[in-house]
This record gives sequence, C-alpha cells and structure tokens, in this order.
Amino acid sequence: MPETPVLYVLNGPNLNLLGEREPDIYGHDTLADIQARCERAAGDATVVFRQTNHEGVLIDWVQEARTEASALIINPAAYTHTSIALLDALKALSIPIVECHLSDPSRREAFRHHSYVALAATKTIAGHGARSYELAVQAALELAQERVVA
Ligand code: CA2
Repeated sequence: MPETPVLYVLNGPNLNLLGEREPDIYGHDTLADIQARCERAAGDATVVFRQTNHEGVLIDWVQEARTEASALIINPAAYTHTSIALLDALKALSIPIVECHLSDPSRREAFRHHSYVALAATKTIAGHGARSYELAVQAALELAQERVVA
C-alpha cells in the first residue's frame, strides 16, 4: 500500500440522479454530498470518487483500482444484480473490496436479493442511506491497514 492510502469509490448507473428523485428510498443527499462525506471520513487518505452509467467504464475503473488503490468501495447500483463481467473484474483484485448500498436490497424486490458483487466483496454495507458510504470508508481503511500489518 502507498504511504497515504488511496480509496477508489466507484458508483454505477443512475446514482448521478441522487437527491433529485426517490428520496424516500435513497435520501436527500446528492452524489456530490456523498463525495464530501467520503472525503471527510477518509481524513488524510486520498479519495478517487467517480460515477458512470456504463458497465464497461465501471470495469475499466475496477481494473485501474487493481494497481492504483489500497482498497475499493463500490456501489454498482443495478449492475450489482446483473453483471458477471463486473464480478470477473472484481475477482482479479487483491485489495479489499467493500460493496456499498444506500438502501438494503435484501428488503426490497426479489430481483434485488441476489448480488454477484457480494461473491467478490470482502464486506458489504447496506441500508444506512448516505451513511453507508462513511461506514464503507471506515471499513476500507481498516481492511487496507490490516493488509499492511499482516
Ligand atoms: O441502494 C443502493 O445503493 C442501490 O445500489 C441503488 C440502485 C439499485 O439498483 C440497487 O438495487 C441498490 C439504484 C440506483 C438508482 O439511483 C437513483 C437515484 C435517484 C433517482 C433514481 C435512481
């Protein structure tokens, strides 16, 4: 791990709409608000925070994290439940992976109950709204530190 940890926080499709619609499910924070929360929670660590609506772009960024990040936090949005390609990309990483969701998909529609990403994730944090991201940053920093010490 680099001297200062580098956390990649990657966000999947439609999360750019946060704060504009469905606040009852996803809360009132915009993605920019969530980025600020992550940066605050990360302290001195570097946060690389991105969002894309495109599966291939998300996979390119996961591959980039392989060599550039100390840990990866990912909210793949709907790709959580559909993307074997994303799972394969995540499986190639040896850094900790924290799967992060605003809502708790296990308490929603049946089609959200299965997560391909969980098969590669070190830890999953879901159901705390925007706070899920802060908890994910804390967990990612701890997991990255454990790897250095081990
Ligand atoms: O709870 C989460 O964080 C999810 O990853 C959000 C995804 C959903 O497909 C997952 O099952 C759980 C959906 C993100 C869509 O975000 C929107 C935000 C505002 C308005 C419309 C969609």
